[in-house]
Amino acid sequence: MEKSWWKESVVYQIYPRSFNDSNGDGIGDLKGITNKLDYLKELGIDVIWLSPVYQSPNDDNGYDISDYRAIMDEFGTMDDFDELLSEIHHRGMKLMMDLVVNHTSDEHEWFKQARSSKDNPYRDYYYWMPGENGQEPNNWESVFSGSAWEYDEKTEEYYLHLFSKKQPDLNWENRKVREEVYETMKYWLDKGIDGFRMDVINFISKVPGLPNGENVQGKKYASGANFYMNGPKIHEYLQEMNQEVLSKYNIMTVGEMPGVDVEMAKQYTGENRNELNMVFQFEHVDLDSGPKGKWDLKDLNFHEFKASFTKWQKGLEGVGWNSLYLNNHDQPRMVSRFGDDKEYWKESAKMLATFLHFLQGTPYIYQGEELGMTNVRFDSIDDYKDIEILNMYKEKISENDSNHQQIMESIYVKGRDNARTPMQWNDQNHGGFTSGTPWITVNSNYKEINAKKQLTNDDSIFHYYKQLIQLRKQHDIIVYGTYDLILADHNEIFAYTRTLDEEKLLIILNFSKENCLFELPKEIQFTDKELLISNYEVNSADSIEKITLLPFEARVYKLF
Ligand code: TEU
Ligand code: CA
Repeated sequence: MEKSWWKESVVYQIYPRSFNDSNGDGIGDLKGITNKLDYLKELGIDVIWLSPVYQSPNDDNGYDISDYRAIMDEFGTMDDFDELLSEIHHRGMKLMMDLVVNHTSDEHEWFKQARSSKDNPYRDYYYWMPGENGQEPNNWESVFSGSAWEYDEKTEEYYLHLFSKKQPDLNWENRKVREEVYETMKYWLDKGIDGFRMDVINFISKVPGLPNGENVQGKKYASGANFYMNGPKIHEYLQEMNQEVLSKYNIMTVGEMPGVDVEMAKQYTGENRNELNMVFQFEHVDLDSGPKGKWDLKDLNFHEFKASFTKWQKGLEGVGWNSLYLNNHDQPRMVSRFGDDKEYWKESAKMLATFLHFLQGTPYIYQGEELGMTNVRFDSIDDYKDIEILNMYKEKISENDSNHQQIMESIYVKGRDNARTPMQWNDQNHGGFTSGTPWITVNSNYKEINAKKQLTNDDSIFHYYKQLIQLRKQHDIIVYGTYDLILADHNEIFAYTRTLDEEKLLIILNFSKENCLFELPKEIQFTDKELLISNYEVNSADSIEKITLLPFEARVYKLF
């Protein structure tokens, strides 16, 4: 397998709006990030992924971009950006930017032009269609509820928006659109940034004619996913982008790809395919959703969870590369979702971190994860800011689909704002995030969970992450070793090995709050062992043939 810096790196995701506010307006900003770079250096991360900081009316917190070459006013200026980039590089870290080019904002100049008349040269930058018998052109549903089409009075046609109506989809069939995107990418790469995370990049090729999705009884709109995810020209576009832009720089790329399976991921990330380095797949974060989608709550089946990770680990082995994440700005907090954010908060946060950092792939830490930040429960819907939550709430209430309390329960479990409450820096007002009033309320547990408290405590979650990252720098096997599941049928334990030449790692994880018995499979033989890390105190000389694991216990051994 080829060695690469982006395989050896640990990435830290910053959601700028909620990271650190430097001027008291309640909104995180670029200077706020620059002020915290030493904190990230202390943690040991290699690459920062910055969620969008471009000019935006913020219908979807920056994922609706009105100017790709300008900085959002609330976040600062281009000078602030240049300073941030140089301070990152100065500390030996790298910067990966978000690239959101499936859609623009409706306030982008291209769209303003496009909607002004049917023969405007920018018209074809987007998808426009006349209605069908006074109805939308097709039955596709928007990811953010309602139709994926919006009627525009001026020219009496509809435009496509897979997300909010302020996020019109770009028409990648149009060569000019692709060229504009490539030029924008070069503009940022020539400034010296080190990579792109590409937003819903597998949505950019739509099946011609935009056929109707299959109707589901009782639902007004249908999913068009089969006609816009992984569409007919997706590989052609990515290979073109690679040839024209990516291949000319030493950078890392990760494509965010809902609905991608292992076979497709091999194509997107295959080392000889010249597309992307890795993808964010969604299989493991869809396991706790029922047939009606993300708000249709379902208990996680632990066997499915193990099988899913194993499928991806073995599937991309030697062919492509995995990206490893358990949460981000779109997902609930991982300790609340997969661990126990009450009784075994610290233990389970560390166990999950061990799990992720010892898989093969590039690990992504989402801001606050290194502190074990948890989900939030606001009583009032008015405290929620996310457009996905708010649209869904309105729709369900107006359609009498569920009552207020049922909807709130699903938001507590799955809502994106769980991840978007401000970083908890200390036990001062608003967790030290701002001296003003934060744009979204801080989680009320900031006095117990905050960075200041954990920096000075060797047993903290923060220090555990730091240790995990250091181990990655010391042992090649953590990056390059082959994954194999052991004790596949166990109901509580997730255990696996990593193998590289003569070396072996043994990772033992209890995913439950009960004690349980680990029995080492006979095939695993060794003469000596070394404990690399654990989340409880362990006597490293103790035998490992049979271990009674404590709740959420995690241990990693190196076997010789
Ligand atoms: O998300 C794409 C996406 O389809 C989902 O993750 C979505 O956010 C939602 O949670 C599904 O339930 C990307 C960005 O990460 C997200 O923040 C943006 O809102 C979205 O694209 C549109 O740009
Ligand atoms: Ca600010």
